[in-house]
Amino acid sequence: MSKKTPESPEQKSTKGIHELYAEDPAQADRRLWGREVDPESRRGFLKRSSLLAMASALGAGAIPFASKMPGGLIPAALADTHEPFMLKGKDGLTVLNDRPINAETPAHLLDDMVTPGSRMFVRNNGLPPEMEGIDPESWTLEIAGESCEKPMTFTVAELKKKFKHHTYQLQIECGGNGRSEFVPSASGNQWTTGAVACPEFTGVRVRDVLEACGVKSDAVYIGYYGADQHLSRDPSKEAISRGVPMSKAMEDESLIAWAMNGEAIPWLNGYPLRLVCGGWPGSVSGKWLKRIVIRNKVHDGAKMSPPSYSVPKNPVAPGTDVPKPDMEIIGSMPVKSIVTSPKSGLTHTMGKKLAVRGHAWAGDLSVKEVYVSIDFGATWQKADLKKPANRLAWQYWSAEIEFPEIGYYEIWARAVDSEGHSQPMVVPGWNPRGYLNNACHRIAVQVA
Ligand SMILES: Nc1nc2c(c(=O)[nH]1)N[C@H]1C(S)=C(S)[C@@H](COP(=O)(O)O)O[C@H]1N2
Ligand SMILES: [Mo]
Repeated sequence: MSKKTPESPEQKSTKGIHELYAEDPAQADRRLWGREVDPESRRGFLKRSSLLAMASALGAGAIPFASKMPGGLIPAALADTHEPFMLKGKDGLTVLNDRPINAETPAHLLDDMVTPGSRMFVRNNGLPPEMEGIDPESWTLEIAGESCEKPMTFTVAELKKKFKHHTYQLQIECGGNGRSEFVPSASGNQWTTGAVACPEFTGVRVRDVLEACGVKSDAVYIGYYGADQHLSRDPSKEAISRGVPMSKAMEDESLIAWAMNGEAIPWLNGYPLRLVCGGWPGSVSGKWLKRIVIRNKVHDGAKMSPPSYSVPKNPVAPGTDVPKPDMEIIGSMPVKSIVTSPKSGLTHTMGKKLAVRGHAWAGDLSVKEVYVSIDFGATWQKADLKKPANRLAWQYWSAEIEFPEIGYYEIWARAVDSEGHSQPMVVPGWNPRGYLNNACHRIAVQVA
């Protein structure tokens, strides 16, 4: 008989994990998920039944490969539920995908001028580092690359001490926001309108840190590396490693941030350190930031080359198979707006004015005008538009609407940027990966 190796309780039992750890549900969560689960979210996807239900939902047996389950993975047995489940630290988000985690914010929950952490969308390409394993005290950021004169490594405390702090409200929108509206459909997360947010970030300027490390004259690009893992857990692969041209990296508003809305950055949004380059596809704003490289060529990290975050150089017919050399990397995002109040589907009393409001943004540019229409774009009424809190923040707009008679209406909002480009009323240029849909947002109103 072979010598027995020590067993963990779940290896020798046929009971479910939460049954075994009935005294200590948090320990059960660590075994099951690799981390603790917010009791609210557990309740959410367990249809309000007891903890034992989780074990029975998983078949009541052991999980032989529990130690290999990626942290944050929702077991398929539980992910199948039709009950919405919640993400730790998030409130009311729609989960599109659980592996990796991707969740968007319904438009009416983006009503705040400054997006709270609980309402910021989540776009993960890989597996985030375990929250328990992150020590902000020992976290380091390395600056290197062939166009860096003196590569250096900083702790977060050193970044805070050595460089001037800056706070900006910065708009981040996933390049694929609105993808669900393309026909034929494009593969990828089927975002509707909620992969956008505009929180306030505090950190140091990328420029100040890079200059302290010496930028060689041949520098053309920066690239970031984060602490998340590739979905395959293959350490030689990056989940994502993108970047921006030097001109964008050196802007005043490009930050290496440790705070969001005056607090630590939420775990799923990049705690404890992230890059923020507002106005460009969200994918350039690296989360769980560990390293920035100064490059003498366009950064060649994961998801940097076509077809990722790239669109055809010239318009193509929907469904066209576009060769990679005919595509270019997306830079500044196009002008766009959302209606955040009222919530779509409202019944409004005839004879009363309806207050509508929302936000508008325009990549590196600013928004010049916002218009609303209640007749499917035949006529437009100018909305009141506020200046942004700073460059690259979204702008607040509002309008009062009167309806001529009872019945069904749609309110459409349309923004125009500082160079005169307007949002299109219908879905713009189809592209293979479904990026840059900036069509007008619309909500439904019944007037009775
Ligand atoms: N390290 C790392 N950074 C990342 C990502 C990622 O998966 N890993 N996703 C990118 C993408 S595609 C987007 S749209 C934004 C989303 O930021 P959020 O999840 O904080 O909303 O983060 C970007 N930064
Ligand atoms: Mo993204």
